[in-house]
Amino acid sequence: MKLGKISNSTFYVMVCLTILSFMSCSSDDDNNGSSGAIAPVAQEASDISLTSFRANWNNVFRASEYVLDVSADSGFSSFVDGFDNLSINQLSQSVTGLNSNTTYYYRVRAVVGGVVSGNSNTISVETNTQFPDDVTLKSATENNFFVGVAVSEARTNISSYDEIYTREFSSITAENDMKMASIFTGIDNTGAIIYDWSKVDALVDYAEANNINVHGHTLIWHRSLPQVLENFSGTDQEFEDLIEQYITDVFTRYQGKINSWDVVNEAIDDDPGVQWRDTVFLQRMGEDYVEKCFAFARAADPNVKLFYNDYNMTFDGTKRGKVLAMVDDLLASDLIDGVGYQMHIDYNFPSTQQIQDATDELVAKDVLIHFAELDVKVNAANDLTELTEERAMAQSQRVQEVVEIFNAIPQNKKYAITLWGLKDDDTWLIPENNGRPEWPLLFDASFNKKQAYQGFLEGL
Ligand code: 9MR
Repeated sequence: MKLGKISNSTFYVMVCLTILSFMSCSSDDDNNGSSGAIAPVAQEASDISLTSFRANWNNVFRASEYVLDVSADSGFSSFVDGFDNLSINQLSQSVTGLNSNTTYYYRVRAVVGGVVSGNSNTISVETNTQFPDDVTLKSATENNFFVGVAVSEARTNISSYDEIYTREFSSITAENDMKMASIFTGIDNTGAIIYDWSKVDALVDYAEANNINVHGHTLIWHRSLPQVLENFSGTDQEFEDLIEQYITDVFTRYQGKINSWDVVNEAIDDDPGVQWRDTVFLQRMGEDYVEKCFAFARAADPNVKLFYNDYNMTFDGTKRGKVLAMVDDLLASDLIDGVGYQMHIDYNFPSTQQIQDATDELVAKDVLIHFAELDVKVNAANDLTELTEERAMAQSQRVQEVVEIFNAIPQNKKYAITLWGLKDDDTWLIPENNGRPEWPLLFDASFNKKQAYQGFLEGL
């Protein structure tokens, strides 16, 4: 490069940098203070998103650490939470939890031999204003794992739902339409099961037409019981035969179309001292009913991936221990392929470490892993009447952590993350909690992407 092409100021900076270790250079910024320690040169931000960016700076010879300030005003009269004099021992720092479409400023100091330098130059950075159009949940997870959503057959016929289902998701799970009480509608006078396949057929066709995976949910669940089984007047053997028939018929009808199923849901009791939840299945078929159901399923179609699905698995270590012991037993007979941890969590509970530890325990087993039924409560304490920006950010951060934990699972064990619903006002949690406001999903009531949607993408 010819000197003539370098501006005066660039030349000046180059000279300063060259003699950095020997003397101090003055500039617009208070760069070296009176201490003599050399101030770093802050570099442009990278990885800019809606809610975060990465601050970067250069190395200062013999610096033991750096100190970063981030502010929403160029005079640094106040600081972004957690970024006031933050000590860092690397040359960049991710700054998260920010507002979208906002200008931030950062500056950094070096600590050399216990002496803090003056401030570096100040870098300004503007967070993004909108979600990138060319990235979807589906495109961002392609060839990695399924990203699923709980749907209803009725909503697949509503264009605003259909548009997002097909654009964003690579897998669907029926929130209710594939439960036993929806399909098994009665028993005729010959003793044969009466079926209503209509919604399942429609969902399977929908998935096929749109190249979407179907995860079946759920064959056996005590909370979705046909009336005739609840008050069944036949013998225990007849009851068991009906269960076998049901599983076989479902698998036969949807062979090659539904490739994975939650075979049994929530069979383990919450009471630490009790193994099996007291259900009609336990009473009629005995303590090995779970194993029997998995065996019926395996025999009906050996190509279907068989899952066990349960809740509170991330923080209730005792329950998880019972479930994982059962999984070991099923694995010993090659009767199970995957485990679903239902992710009905809160923005502040359980801890990230708890989720990580619970996941690690599952990774140690030879099973596919499903983070099923994901929704993130923000109003369990009922302290909100609307979703605040701050809480939306915290929720987004939580979703990001969950996705990061899932994404770090060895590739051959990642099955899917499934959101338990599309948009906030459809959540099961509102009726469940007698109308308490809640905003647990990735889309708002008007089908707009939330910060939590962005958090999902950032977790990848
Ligand atoms: O979200 C589902 C809700 O619409 C139903 O009324 C309820 C009872 O069938 O089931 C809800 O989904 C549950 C899931 O099937 C199994 N794990 C717990 C979920 C929340 O209750």
